[in-house]
Amino acid sequence: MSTALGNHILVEFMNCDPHIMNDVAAIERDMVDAAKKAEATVINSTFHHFSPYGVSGVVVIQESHLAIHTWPEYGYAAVDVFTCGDMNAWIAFDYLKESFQAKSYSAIEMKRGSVNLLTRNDFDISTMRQKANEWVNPGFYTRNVWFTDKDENQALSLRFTGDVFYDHQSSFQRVRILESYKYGKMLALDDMVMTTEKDEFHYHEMISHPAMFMHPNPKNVLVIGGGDGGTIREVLRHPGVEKVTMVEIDGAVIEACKEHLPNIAASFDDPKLTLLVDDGIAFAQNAAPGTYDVILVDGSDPVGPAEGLFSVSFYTNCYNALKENGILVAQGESPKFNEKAFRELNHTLQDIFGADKAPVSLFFVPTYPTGMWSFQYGLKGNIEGPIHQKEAEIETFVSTHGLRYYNAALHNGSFALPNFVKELIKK
Ligand code: SPD
Repeated sequence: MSTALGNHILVEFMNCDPHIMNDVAAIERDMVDAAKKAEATVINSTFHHFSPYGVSGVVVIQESHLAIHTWPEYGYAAVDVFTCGDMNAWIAFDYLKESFQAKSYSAIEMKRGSVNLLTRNDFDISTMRQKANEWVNPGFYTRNVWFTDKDENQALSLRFTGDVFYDHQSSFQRVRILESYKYGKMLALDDMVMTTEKDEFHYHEMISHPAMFMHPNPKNVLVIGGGDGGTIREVLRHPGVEKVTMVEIDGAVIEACKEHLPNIAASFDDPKLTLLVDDGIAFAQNAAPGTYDVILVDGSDPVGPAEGLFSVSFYTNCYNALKENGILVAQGESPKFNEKAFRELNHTLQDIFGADKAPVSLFFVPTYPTGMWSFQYGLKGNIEGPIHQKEAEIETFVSTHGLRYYNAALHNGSFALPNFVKELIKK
């Protein structure tokens, strides 16, 4: 006969994978699975992701509990496994050690509720149950899971349902489709929000239509990146377009979006599209000079596979690949979140296209950090700046296609810059 009511192990998992330590959905799954492996009966679990990072959670089991607090910045998890009966807490320990990829660990084991120190009460169990029935659960959230897109000083967090529709580590990045409460399903690359069902139109209409209307007759368009398909969907609305070539480096992004974001990935079957799963940087390097009317660079942020999309050589190659009169538009980062990348990109474009040929348009994306985002232009040859004479044409196009962001006033207005932004890009 056991001399204690329970067994409690207090565990230090150290040098764990920091990404796992910040992944609330994975931690919840692993903790629940650890309980099940140890043959516990799981009653409930509640997990919370802290902003900008860290996870806490508890799995309540019929045999007591498993609890965790993580510090991703130290690759550290403090875990405790409290069991009673025949449950073996060390099975859960072994499972979590593997799941968290802990390179070092320690544990202490304590017997809880030594029967030699306790006196058993006799009580009227029916009275206890009546009291319990008087208490009503106020409906606390048991799942409070947040996705955070951040740098070391700022973040944008979206609460998501915890459901993960797609999660794949490709050769380039971690590709995920998650579901947020406010913005619907979203594509995340590594830990950055790329697009969401409810605000994708802000970005995709604004990367495409100003340039397509600024150019007198855009027929041949190149899209670099843009694997979710939103940019080609917008470009292909223009009836004069004869050919669109899209070069996306990561086939997993296309696959994930076709399956889970079909309204964004809506135009992959268009006969005018040539889709290449290839390196856009190498493609631009090898492109025949004077080929494209419009080049749209729908890349990710300047980390990982998209880093080269912010280089002088890449934009020089794009300049050469444009026809004599052509327009380049690049995802330009945020003047409030990535000031350095924003400024450097503009200076690169000014150097290549000319100081008065590198306008910037600003627009709002609520799901990107700070919400304030930009597209940066390079105007080659005799392409005029943003001011247009096409108000009626644009408004007809807007209503024909039910556009929800772009319109004739914004076509000009988005190029009006606040003074601090003008200052930021002044050379
Ligand atoms: N921080 C987000 C930058 C987004 C870049 N691309 C978004 C892809 C949408 N097609």
